[in-house]
Amino acid sequence: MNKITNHLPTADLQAIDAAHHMHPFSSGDELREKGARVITRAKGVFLTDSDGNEILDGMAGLWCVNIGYGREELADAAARQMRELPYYNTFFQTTHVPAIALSEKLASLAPGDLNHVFYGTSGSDANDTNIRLVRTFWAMQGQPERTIIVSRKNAYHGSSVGSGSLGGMAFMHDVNSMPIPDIVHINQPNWWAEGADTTPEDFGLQTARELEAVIEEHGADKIAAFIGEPIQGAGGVIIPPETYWPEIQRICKKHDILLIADEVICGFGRTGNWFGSQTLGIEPDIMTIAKGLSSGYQPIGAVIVSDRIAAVIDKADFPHGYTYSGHPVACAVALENLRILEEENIIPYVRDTAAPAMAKAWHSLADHPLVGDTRMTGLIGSLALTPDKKTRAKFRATEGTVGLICRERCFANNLVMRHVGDRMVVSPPLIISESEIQTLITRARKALDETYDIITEKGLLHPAP
Ligand code: PXG
Repeated sequence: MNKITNHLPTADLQAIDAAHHMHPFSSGDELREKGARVITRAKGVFLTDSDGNEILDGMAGLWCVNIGYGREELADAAARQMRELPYYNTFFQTTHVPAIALSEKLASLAPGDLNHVFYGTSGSDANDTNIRLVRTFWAMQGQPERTIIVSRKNAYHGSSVGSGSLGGMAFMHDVNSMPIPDIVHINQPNWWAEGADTTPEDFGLQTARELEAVIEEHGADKIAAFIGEPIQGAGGVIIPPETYWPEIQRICKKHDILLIADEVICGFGRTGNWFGSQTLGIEPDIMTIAKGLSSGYQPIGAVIVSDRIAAVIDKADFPHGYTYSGHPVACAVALENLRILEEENIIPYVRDTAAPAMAKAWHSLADHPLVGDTRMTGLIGSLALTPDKKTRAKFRATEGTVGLICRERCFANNLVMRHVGDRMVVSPPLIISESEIQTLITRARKALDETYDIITEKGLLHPAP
């Protein structure tokens, strides 16, 4: 048997990794110099690395391990399914029980008339599906010109050419072919960084109404859809002002523009409801799902569409799909994950217990001299670091310098907390206990204290001019 385990000293593993493994969003040279952290095991909310450190995973992997690590039931579901039917496809008029059962379950969980599921293996390919799906939807109704999809700057919708084009991260567009045609990005509702002297409420309306400006410029008959994460995750956990989504919803309804809620991070309990759309008051026509759908135990993603959209798409062959669309093992594992989320009342636990405890503890960090803003909805939150809380100033250093120092201090204190620029973000497994929340906060505060000392010493604790 090919037993892949912690069979070599850490330094050797790191050297082989750096020699042969190309990592996403990482510099190979830096990995060669510093070595990657080798994670060997995990249980609950804790990771173990190859040196035996126990690290509290404040990011649930990459915002996905919602039920926590080490659930035997999911391993059993995968093994059972592999023995019975490890693979069959869902092309050419075939199907199988795991895809049937998961589709029925998702239709029952999804809000409104979102009753039809198209599978892939990730959030990226699901959003690629969305691009073709909404354009096909309009073309099949005699409106082939209706192709533009409106998104937001600093949105994250994936890393493929299509989904990366939907995303609004400029550094991901640094090749000539991206964004692909007919994607328009409007400003994000990031009041803290971009709201200047407006109130959050006014800023929410102002940024939402940029959608109306795009409609005026191009004509509603050219606009296929609007896509947004209920709460932007990878962009820094930007929780929009309360005025934002109702206004987007109103504009989409008025002009019959399809609304796609990208629930890849917000779905499956993260915000204290099954979907972020329910927490933020959005009624989408399409939802993108992935990550928490299987708690990351298997790669699976999907889009769930309304009766209206399915009725149109169903009229012809939709020329789209992946070998692993509706993979039986991934579907079986996702079903078991949903059973655990439901039967163990994990979402009510988030809403009634973990989220209030986390919010209280998180907001207690507001007294730290570096922390200018504390945000938490459900179990997804962020801290904005600043040298001047009153003016919400940036540091006199390249954006992200202080955030990176803070992330490294978190690591050094056995806490995984990500940085996005100079915002720190958290999104722990939903099963985190109240005492583990206290551990997370204690480690975060220590990391902030150490960051403060380091940047003071380096002369970075000054507002940018
Ligand atoms: N939509 C959203 C909202 C996401 O957050 C994707 C789509 C793409 O999913 P896949 O499964 O193709 O990765 C994502 C993924 C980060 C980070 O560093 C965030 C994601 C992925 C990797 C890193 O915050 N989000």
